[in-house]
Amino acid sequence: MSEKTPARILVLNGPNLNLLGTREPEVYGHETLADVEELCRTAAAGAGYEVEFLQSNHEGVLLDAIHAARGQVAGIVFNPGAFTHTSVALADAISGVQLPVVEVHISNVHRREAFRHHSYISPVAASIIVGAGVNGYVLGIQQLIHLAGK
Ligand code: CA2
Repeated sequence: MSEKTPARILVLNGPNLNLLGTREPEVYGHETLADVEELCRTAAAGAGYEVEFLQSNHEGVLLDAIHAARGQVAGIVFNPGAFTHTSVALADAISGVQLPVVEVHISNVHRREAFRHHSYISPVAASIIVGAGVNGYVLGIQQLIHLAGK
């Protein structure tokens, strides 16, 4: 028996992304996280998808959100923030739930410090979008919807 893919997408944001739009606009742009949420909801709604939007500065909260998403969403658009470069636990959680994850980075991490060039998330991500600004979240949603239709 085949299970129906839920018409719901989780957009997950890691540490310090609540500060978006308040500092470092040359790196992260002028949009706030509320603006990003609105962009995501609009992009998803056009294709009949709802968005669950969460930001946390705590690794455990992000882990719990990934676990809880299993079977509930078509996939996850995930900007893990600095946990990208440190967290084996988040990579393991993604492997464990077997959901497509699109890893998004607002900035082009490969043009920045060397420590930002390695990601623990990329090997377990379905797709990776870097350096597209906050439009990367829209591209991520489009990609997840594309994957869900396969
Ligand atoms: O480019 C991205 O989206 C990052 O995931 C952002 C993380 C950074 O650690 C990654 O290497 C790349 C940092 C998010 C912090 O966001 C701020 C936004 C405004 C002001 C201060 C921090």
